[in-house]
Amino acid sequence: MALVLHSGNTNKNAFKALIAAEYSGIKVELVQNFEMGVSNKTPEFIKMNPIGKVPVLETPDGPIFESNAIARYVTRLKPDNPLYGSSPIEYGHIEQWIDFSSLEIDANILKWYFPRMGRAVYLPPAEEAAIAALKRALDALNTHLASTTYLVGHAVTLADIIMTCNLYVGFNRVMTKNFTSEFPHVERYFWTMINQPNFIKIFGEVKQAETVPPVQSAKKPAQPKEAAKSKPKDEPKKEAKKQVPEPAKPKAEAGEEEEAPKPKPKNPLDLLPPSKMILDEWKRLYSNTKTNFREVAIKGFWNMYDPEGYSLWFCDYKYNDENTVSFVTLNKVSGFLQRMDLTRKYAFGKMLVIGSEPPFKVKGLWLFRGQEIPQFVLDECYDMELYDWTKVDISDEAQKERVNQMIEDQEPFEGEALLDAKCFK
Ligand SMILES: N[C@@H](CCC(=O)N[C@@H](CS)C(=O)NCC(=O)O)C(=O)O
Repeated sequence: MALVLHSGNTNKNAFKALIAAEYSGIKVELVQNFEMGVSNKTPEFIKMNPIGKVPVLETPDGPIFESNAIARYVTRLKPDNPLYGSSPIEYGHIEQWIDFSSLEIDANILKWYFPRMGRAVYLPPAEEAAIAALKRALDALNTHLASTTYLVGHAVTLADIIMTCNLYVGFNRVMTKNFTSEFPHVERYFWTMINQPNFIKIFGEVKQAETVPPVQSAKKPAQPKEAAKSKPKDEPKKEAKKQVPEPAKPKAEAGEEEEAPKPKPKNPLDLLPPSKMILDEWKRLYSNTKTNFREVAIKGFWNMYDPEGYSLWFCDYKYNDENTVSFVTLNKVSGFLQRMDLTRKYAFGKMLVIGSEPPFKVKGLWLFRGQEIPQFVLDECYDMELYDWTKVDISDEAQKERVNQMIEDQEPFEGEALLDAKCFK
């Protein structure tokens, strides 16, 4: 029988247990018809948690409150659960990162976010102190993650689940790309975790905050109901579990005035002199060539290629040592290609995951409109800085041949088997 979790369906504190449950094969279900501010104030609820906060887990042996405790309980239900590590030092490190993520990361994110939402008093020096403390914590986390994929050991643990849930509020609400780019290993870690299948099931699609929300005007007090005030624009997609009424849009939540839409500036790449190379024609040729690939597609590519209107780039992942798990490496590359969606009109790419055993190497070839890697791609896609980029010198036959081999997924590639080849088109 499923354990019942009392919470709304957008609460990152409840997500900790739900994700741990997914990893552990334990059934946990959100209670039906939960209404924040109502359901958690009934005498029955107060008996389960005297402070009247969510989440609370009902178990056959009685209720548990505090989200970290609930996630630990769910994890311990599976004997020898790898989420808990496998030695005393691993248990210690997992607890260390759980506490760090709660006390150094989550607490400071909330001290930044809540006052802006009108859920606590807004004082500029207090905000400044919270941001400084958060940066100090993220800097330490970034240093740790420079040489490791997970917080502890070589697989996801409960520490990663709790850390990612806590980072989520930061990334989703206040920590813009401009803010997080100072911490590239934290960025890579967060997006890698959030794209793991068991996280996607609970979070759905996650987007990074584009702006720090303005301080909520004092005229409009915060609404009392969690459902009405805390649902993000990119609300997790969990249709089956949807139990709260549709929320007001975040705009209403923040009490912002609607701004007149500004005309979208033209992409500078659209202002380049026209090129004889039609990218879509190349993409069609690539997709439709099923046989004789060298003769048809590769030859066709060089016939179409316009070295003035386009440039070719090799990329080489900087942290191949971290690619110790095949599916995590493949997910990382798939995530990169998803995030490159914004460049579809201006680029074509091939990404190879190389090697028959770990650590796997990730190398790629990209065709970009223009002579440089487009600035908007560098600005918008955080993965770009995880690779070394080298412009292809097409007067060098060896480099041209390497381009051909990458387009063709030639195997062996540079003497090694291919684990996978992915195409961006
Ligand atoms: N430390 C608690 C935090 C719980 C918490 O703050 N819950 C909020 C929603 S995220 C709540 O229930 N607020 C209602 C209230 O304050 O009455 C945990 O991790 O479970």
